[in-house]
Amino acid sequence: MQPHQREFIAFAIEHGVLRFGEFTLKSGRRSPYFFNAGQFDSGATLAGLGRFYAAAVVSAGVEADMLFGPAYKGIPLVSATAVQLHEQHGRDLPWAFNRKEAKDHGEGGTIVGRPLAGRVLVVDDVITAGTAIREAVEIVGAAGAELAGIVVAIDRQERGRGELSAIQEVELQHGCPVLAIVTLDQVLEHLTETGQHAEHLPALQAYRAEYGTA
Ligand code: OMP
Repeated sequence: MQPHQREFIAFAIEHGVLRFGEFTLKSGRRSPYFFNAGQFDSGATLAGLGRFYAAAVVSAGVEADMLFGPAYKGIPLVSATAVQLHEQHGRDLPWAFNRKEAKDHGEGGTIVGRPLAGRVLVVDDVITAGTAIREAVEIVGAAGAELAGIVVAIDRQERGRGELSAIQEVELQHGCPVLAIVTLDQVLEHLTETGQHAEHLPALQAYRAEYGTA
């Protein structure tokens, strides 16, 4: 695990973004943890989050011409990532997000920001079963742009429709990388090493065994 990954887990726990307990996911699964990116709800925490996304993008060496954040949760994530790619790494990439409802007046359309073109890196929060991200991928394809990859905050390492993880399915189907700042295994490693929230480890391990990929 790289130092920025350890820092990210500590940062997410400190700000109540990564929580342990009982949660019902969009897929209907009952999960002993939840990652709520919407909880990075101050200027300082959003700036911090953007730095971690930017570090993940740069350390993976993905070649992209622009960034796209799917509505709604991807919108602050893509803007914070664009700012930090510029501030921390000197990379000034165009960025865009979509509206959920098409606008029929003014400038019209559903894309706000730079029109989607070239190699597009999608910035999103979490991929569990892969439903939300498929919509984002369709938007990129419909614009005639190429998918350069996807970056999310956490890889929950859960099975998608078959035995592969939803992330592995997306990688295979679209032939592009899906990056995550951290994986569930790294979260478990961090909790084991620090003893933080150790009471939740058995439930987390049981969940990993039931829904996780090998
Ligand atoms: P899938 O569409 O099943 O991949 O679920 C992804 C979406 O679930 C994310 O975009 C979130 O809205 C939500 N989610 C979280 O935000 N954090 C989690 O830890 C888990 C989920 C989830 O419901 O699976």
